[in-house]
Amino acid sequence: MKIRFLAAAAVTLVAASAQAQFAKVDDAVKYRQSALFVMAQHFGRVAAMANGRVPYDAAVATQNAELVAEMSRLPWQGFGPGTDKPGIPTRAKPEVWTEDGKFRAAADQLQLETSKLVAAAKTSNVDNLKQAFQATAAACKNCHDHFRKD
Ligand code: ASC
Repeated sequence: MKIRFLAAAAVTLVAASAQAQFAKVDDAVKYRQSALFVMAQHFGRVAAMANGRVPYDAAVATQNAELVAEMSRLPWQGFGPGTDKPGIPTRAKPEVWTEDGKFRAAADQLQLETSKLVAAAKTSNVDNLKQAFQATAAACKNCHDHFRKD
């Protein structure tokens, strides 16, 4: 009886902590998807310069890299406890919640690489930008390979 009560209390606490930041689970999902979408838009602009599709401009590269770095801090709070509710349209694999430590490590790695991307963008050396771009893209891919369905 007591254990049951404690288990119920724990579930309530988890639900409460997920709701501390977001009014609804759907809001958490929308938040993380939006942050990832905006990050991808700005990363795409850096990619265009790193790949030589548009001329390298250090100021524009820096502005976009800074947004990528800023956005890379955001999505993870949208994956909190209870945000794996069945029925929600998501490409997130269950491993996001069952391998929390590994997921956090992947998120930390991305943030490390995006901070290096900002530093590289500022150097006015396109080779530095290319190298940091590739390392950042590898961090994106590593997380997608393990934690995204497609
Ligand atoms: C992008 C983008 C991603 C990553 C990933 C890197 O530009 O939108 O999700 O790069 O494709 O492998």
